[in-house]
Amino acid sequence: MAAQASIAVGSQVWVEDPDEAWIDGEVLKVNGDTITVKCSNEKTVTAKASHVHAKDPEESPCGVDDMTKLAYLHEPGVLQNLKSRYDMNEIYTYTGSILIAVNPFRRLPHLYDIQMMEQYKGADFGELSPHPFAVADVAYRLMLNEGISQSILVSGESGAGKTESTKMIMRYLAYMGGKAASEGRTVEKQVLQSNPVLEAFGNAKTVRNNNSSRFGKFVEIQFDQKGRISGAAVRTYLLERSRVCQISESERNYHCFYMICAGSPEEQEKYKLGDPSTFHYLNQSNCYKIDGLDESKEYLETRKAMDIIGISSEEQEAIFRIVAAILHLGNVEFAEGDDVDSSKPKNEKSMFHLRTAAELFMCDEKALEDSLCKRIIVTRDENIVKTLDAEAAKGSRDALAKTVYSRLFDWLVTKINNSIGQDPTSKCLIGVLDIYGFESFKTNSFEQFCINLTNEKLQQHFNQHVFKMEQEEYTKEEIDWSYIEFVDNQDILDLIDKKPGGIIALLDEACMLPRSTHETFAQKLYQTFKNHKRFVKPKLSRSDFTICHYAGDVTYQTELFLDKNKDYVIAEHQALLGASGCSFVSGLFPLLSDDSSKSSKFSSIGSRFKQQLQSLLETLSSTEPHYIRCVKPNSLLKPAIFENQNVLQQLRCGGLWKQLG
Ligand code: AD9
Ligand code: MG
Repeated sequence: MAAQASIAVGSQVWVEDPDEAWIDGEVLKVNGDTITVKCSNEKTVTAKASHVHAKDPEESPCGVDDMTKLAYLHEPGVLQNLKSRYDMNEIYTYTGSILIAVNPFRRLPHLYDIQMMEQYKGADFGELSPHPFAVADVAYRLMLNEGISQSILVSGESGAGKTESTKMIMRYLAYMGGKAASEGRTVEKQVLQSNPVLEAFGNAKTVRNNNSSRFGKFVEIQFDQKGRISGAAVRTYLLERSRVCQISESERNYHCFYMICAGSPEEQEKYKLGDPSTFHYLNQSNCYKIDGLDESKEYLETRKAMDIIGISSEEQEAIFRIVAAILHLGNVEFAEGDDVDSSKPKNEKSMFHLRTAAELFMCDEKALEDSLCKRIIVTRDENIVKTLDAEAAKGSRDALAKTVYSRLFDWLVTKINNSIGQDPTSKCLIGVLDIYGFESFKTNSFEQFCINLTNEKLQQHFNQHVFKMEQEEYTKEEIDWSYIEFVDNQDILDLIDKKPGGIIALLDEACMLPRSTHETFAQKLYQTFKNHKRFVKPKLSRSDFTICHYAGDVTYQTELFLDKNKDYVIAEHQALLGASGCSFVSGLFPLLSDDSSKSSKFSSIGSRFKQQLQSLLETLSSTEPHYIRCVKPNSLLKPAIFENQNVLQQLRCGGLWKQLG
């Protein structure tokens, strides 16, 4: 049982250590509330009794496959267990029914092959070593036997292994629900091939992960009565648009840009491409290659996956033509024009890229130039042409690139869904959620704000579920789960998304008022949440704000909040590409009928995201959830390194463990 054992002279204990987080040792002296410990690193320390934890006397060097088998369920015990298992390449460990997965950062192919899937098929949960297949198998059988929809929620920080785990789950479900040995384009093959396509367009190298998903994803796999996959739907969330135009040191743009630069010589010539380093959208960072990644091979695989999904070769041609056009667009630079506050392409080179971009978008070159350098202001009496200065034209160029790219990404998602098809008769589904974990960086903007809102919502969902489980199951088995901290985070959720009056509502309001700036928005927040205990105005700041999230405090910089929240396409861009000679391109920019454009009110990314989350949580609530918590053992992305402090921080952010004492 997880009771706190009495600590006496001579007993083996854990004490806090500045480097290792926790270190073991032997008690030398007990003096009331103060305990002196001789640590295994030969240091002698004194600590308060509440900060000293008994060490498992029968601790096995191999650890236990379920944390609930530990004699003491405390932080050092849990950490030690994960570490000793990781050292032996046992990367999976249960905590009851929750699977903890520690990223091995090395290929372990035998762990995921068909023989392995066969073994897990129908095996009792807990009978075999912890594994994502076991989680998928439980979900599959519950769905089949009880007729209840299931969901598998994969969480963890960037690079922890969420996407890899998600793919394994999908492979297992495809294996179980597939038509054995059938040929051709089966639903399950299409479902699996949606991954490489989405990754080509939605993943990029970041400092945290060489293959970082820059969008959230919920894959809903539908099954028929017999447990065969009969349809699927992919929902994606908040693709990071800014990356198309702006990348930081050591990072890259979306993979597809490098793929097209590694296409066949004919394609290179057709699209007038060359080395990635010749394109502004790619050469802002000095990073072009990823270790172990062959771009031309990836490109062919992406095309193959597109074939299987049912994206026609004409469509594929248009897709990569657009990708190339965006690269050329990025190379158009502007200089001061002939009039005051006007602009024009800087030189012959810029003219060349402008012409090429227009050719590839199949639109008029002059119209493209005008849409970048001019705005038409519609007044009651007439249309006035306003010229943009070089800086504004550059902004217009980047806005166009981002709009086209995000429309392209949305098209791919819609296409995947249409091709795979939905099964309206399906009563049962298994949803797999692969979504960004809690983020707290040096500067945090609107994206982090949305991501952390997601995590608050999922945490609440998790709390409610585990709370229910605790009552039902764990009380029965007399397992002490008191070490789990139930942070009720409803107050944080209210702060962010209450309507009216929450931060998102105030942001929308600010976006609609013509005179607001990020500073007036921040002032409004300071006023409104003066006494909110989850909201802090940082000293010495006039526009930042801090939210005390369940996983820690995060300070947000409001500078770009208003801009990033506004969801609109510049009318000139819409008109330009809507008139493209390529039906694929014009199809990305359908004309909205007058009615709908009038009735459509201001549309905000924040509010739409909030609604998407709402609907996701409704779906999740109608399912029985299973959890996989991914852990990144080190920040070097290297095998065999287990950084205690780093791992602890993640376990705490997961909201699963609290620091004892
Ligand atoms: V992000 O939030 O999308 O940036 P993820 O999705 O959590 O992140 P991902 O699944 O992409 O991380 O894993 C990162 C890398 O770790 C992978 O590219 C693999 O190289 C490595 N990895 C993760 N899980 C495994 C595994 N089970 N076996 C081998 C793994 N390698
Ligand atoms: Mg990912």
